[in-house]
Amino acid sequence: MVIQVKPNSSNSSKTMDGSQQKVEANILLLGAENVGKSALTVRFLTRRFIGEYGDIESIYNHSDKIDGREISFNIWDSLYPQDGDSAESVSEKQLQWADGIVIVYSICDRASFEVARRQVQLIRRAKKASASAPVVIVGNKRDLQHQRAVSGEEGRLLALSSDCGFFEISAAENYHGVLLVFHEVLELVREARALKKGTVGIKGIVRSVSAVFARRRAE
Ligand SMILES: Nc1nc2c(ncn2[C@@H]2O[C@H](COP(=O)(O)OP(=O)(O)O)[C@@H](O)[C@H]2O)c(=O)[nH]1
Ligand SMILES: [Mg+2]
Repeated sequence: MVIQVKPNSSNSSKTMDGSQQKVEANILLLGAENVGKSALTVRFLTRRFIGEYGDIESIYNHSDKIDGREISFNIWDSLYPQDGDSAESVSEKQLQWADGIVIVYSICDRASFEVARRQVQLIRRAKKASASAPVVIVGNKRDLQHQRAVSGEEGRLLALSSDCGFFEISAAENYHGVLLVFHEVLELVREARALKKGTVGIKGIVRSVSAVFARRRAE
């Protein structure tokens, strides 16, 4: 169940006294079922891994302070549609809502990697109609090395070829990797906004161009 869908916002201006206003970012989690979208969300919100999450779709709000600035995350933990129509797996409503997108697959589930590939393609194709949100691809369940079905190289290559960020993480074992994912997507959202506004400095431009060649891997 989705609680509420507000249009995306981009309030990052300064207040009268010169202090920084709160930044709000709508982050959409996509990916096949059972890959750990809810585990990632709950890990980020509570730092905990609780094991079973059920089939709940919801938008959560989470406030955080990053580099001294108040950040308000709205996180849409989506459900992959069960009707088997992959063309419907990313809706127009979701794309309009999202400032940034995290696409999750499981490194031990090849089919989920193919879902991630299709979803990236859908988003990149939709780009022509409306400005596309930055995307970070996440290979989850890195703790299950013995069941690995998708190599790190394949994940990285998909990200490189589609201009996305990339991480391999384990939501089960590690909070740090999850944190890196959300911080990276926020950074990309802020860069995209600055580019749109034309207020990006040379540093930001260089970073935007080279970002995809210098993706860090989560520990
Ligand atoms: N081993 C392992 N299991 C995980 C990890 N992340 C999620 N899971 C498990 O995978 C199953 C599906 O997770 P869930 O978050 O519900 O997936 P969703 O359908 O994509 O939201 C659950 O049983 C989780 O406990 C992980 O990093 N490692
Ligand atoms: Mg879920």
